[in-house]
Amino acid sequence: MTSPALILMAYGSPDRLADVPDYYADIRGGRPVAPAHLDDLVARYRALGIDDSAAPSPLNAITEDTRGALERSLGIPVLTGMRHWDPRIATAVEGALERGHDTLVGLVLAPHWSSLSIARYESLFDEAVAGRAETRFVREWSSDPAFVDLLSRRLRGVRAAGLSDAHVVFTAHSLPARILDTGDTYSEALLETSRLVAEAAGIGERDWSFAFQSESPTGEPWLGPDILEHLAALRDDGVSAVVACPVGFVSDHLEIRWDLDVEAAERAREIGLGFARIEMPNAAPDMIEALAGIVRRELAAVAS
Ligand code: FEC
Repeated sequence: MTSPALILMAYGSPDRLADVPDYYADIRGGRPVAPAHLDDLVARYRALGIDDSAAPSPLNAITEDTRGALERSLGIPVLTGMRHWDPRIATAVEGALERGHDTLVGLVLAPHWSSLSIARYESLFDEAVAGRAETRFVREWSSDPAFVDLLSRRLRGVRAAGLSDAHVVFTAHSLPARILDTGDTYSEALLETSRLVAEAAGIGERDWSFAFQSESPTGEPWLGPDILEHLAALRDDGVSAVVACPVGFVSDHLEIRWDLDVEAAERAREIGLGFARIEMPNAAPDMIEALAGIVRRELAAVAS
């Protein structure tokens, strides 16, 4: 008889504005942080409009809501492990093992596999378990029908609210372009999710496109086009309004609240383009059911 637990993994976010330097250092993984880049990051978190003692991003709270809702839906313990903040993935795994769970399912709150993204979570998960339990790690859930369905519903909702002719731009976090040299499937999977969501929402091939967002200043080429340049190109092609549909993120956080809601929205305004975005799935009931469905399939595979 197995005793399963779910390790729910997320990017993680600083708890306080004062945590931002340590958080950024963690993301850089020992590589130096340019003081100007740190100042810029602190300014972006501050601009989200939160005072110094509160969490600068809603991400950790949304992750906790998701954890609690999944635990109720699945009826098994769900422990959160973060890639760049506390509680760490190793802490969550240790907690599950201490409670005697012998089967650990690993699920990341990001749908698309990449060697620089999900693969890193998987290594942290595997290193932490170190063979002490049976594991099932969900590598990718980017084409999950329930996920596609919930995004298409949100997209139809925004377009029905007065933006029926808007061009849809699907987005995801950019990554260094060097991933293409190793046959990484990130870009293809993102395009496939976009195609499936567009099809489910009844959006014609000419009425949608894809752009990356949130490139970091690391001094190397990143995957493009970047959404800010893409908006200008769309305007030059005669598009008058855009709905952004992030498919590579599932929660409200800095990359949504700043990069899209402030930066991209401002750029659109400057060039005379209408701009809106879908509501993020966060811990909404349809998102919880989609995630629970993915985990239930893993649990069924363990039991069979
Ligand atoms: O709201 C918050 O507090 C946290 C928002 C946040 C999420 C997120 C998701 C992803 N990232 C991915 C890749 C990279 C790569 C680098 C990188 C850098 C940053 C920085 C911040 C940051 N990321 Fe992030 N990411 C979030 C936040 N990310 C802050 C550092 C400053 C900046 O660039 O703004 C570059 C690292 C380096 O310097 O070498 C690469 C990917 C995702 C989506 C998948 C996932 O959630 O794991 C991919 C949320």
